[in-house]
Amino acid sequence: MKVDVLLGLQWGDEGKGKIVDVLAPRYQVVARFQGGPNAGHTLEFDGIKHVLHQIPSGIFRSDIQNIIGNGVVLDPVVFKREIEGLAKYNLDLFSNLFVSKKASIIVPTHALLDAAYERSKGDSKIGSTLRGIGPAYQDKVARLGLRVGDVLSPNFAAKYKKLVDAHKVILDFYSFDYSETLPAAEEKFFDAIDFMKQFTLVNSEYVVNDALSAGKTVLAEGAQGSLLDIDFGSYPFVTSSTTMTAGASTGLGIAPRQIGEVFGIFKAYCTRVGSGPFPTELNDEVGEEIRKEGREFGATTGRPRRTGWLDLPALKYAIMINGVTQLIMMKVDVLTIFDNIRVCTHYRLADGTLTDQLPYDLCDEAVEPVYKDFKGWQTSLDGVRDFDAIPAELNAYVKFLEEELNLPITFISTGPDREALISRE
Ligand code: 2SA
Ligand code: MG
Repeated sequence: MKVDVLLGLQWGDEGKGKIVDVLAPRYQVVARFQGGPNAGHTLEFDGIKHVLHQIPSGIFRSDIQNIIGNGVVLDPVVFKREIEGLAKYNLDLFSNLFVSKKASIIVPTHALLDAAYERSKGDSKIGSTLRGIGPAYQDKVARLGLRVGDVLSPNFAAKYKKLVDAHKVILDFYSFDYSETLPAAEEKFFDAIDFMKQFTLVNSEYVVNDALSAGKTVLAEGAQGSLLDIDFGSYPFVTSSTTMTAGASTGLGIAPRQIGEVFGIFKAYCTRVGSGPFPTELNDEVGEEIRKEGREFGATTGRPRRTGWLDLPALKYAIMINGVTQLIMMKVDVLTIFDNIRVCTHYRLADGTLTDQLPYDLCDEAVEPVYKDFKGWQTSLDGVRDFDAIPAELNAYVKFLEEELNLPITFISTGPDREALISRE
């Protein structure tokens, strides 16, 4: 069997949570391979909205094994809170949630370091969610970090202290005061560590590979988006993990040749939360309308998201680096309000040349988006489930994108609910 990968092709918040939930009945295992509590994956069904941060989006289906893989940075306090929040749904989390012993642990000082680094950057701050993601990955790469498996060691408290003592030196260097907040945060942390010990902590690379050998179907759930990838995103305005398909391989311990379908999720427009280049950004009324209609606010921090038109050079780039095999277009209903819908097909560079490739550094290179206009459909898509029943204008828009991107768009989402979906499979 192969591992299918589902990931975001833009700057995150494409609607990955909803699609994992929709596709989940086809899978026996759903695994997160990177990121941590910076993610906010939203699922909506039976009139209830759920936001997951670290727990895989297959959790609401009782017959699915959910795995938090080794590539994840896990905050035990957020983990405990998420689990407690799920208590009312009677899910058997002790038997269908597995945590990799090789996942990295976020300690309270990681969030403080995040804040100290951001403060020191002033105007060029990343716009981090301040959940300690970057500092936790930094410690992993520096070979200093704590891993989930360490919580089972009698030396855990000593290892923790050694790490945090080093963090305090850095925080002192940045004149960042931790004396007031840290003691209470540490108490919560150790309480959460004890809580986490009740769960099944595993060598998840064996769990995933054994599942494949046994003929089980596995879905790898990406977090954030391809344009936030540490290598290929708009560096330095990126997150600290490998958000692309290759990250599923290192973040779960599966061989690249075991990757099967790659579902690329994108919104029919663009959003970005945090700083960094955004060529098609709309700092006007139209942008505001998209934000309002699409309820574009951070699912983790509540921050308003920046909005703009669909960007094909960026999308083509994401498709290329991920080896996408199927596209899934989200939030098409949001565009219903517009009589004119724009799509950026090329960038005009400073010297006047047109390109559909991303320049080395979008921050330095002033690119001007070149748009193609489409007539809006302005007809409600509520209850539309059949592609043949969609308005002609939307049909033309979809066909244009498929041609440009050279891939089929197999699902079109028309609302937040699980049911609001047009399938073209
Ligand atoms: P970090 O927290 O240090 O990894 O942030 C680095 C950059 O990555 C962006 N980032 C995100 N972008 C979109 N969605 C994310 N998740 C939340 C959501 C965000 C929220 O689902 O809405 O609630 O604000 C996410 N996580 C990280 C971040 O904005 C920085 O640009
Ligand atoms: Mg999100």
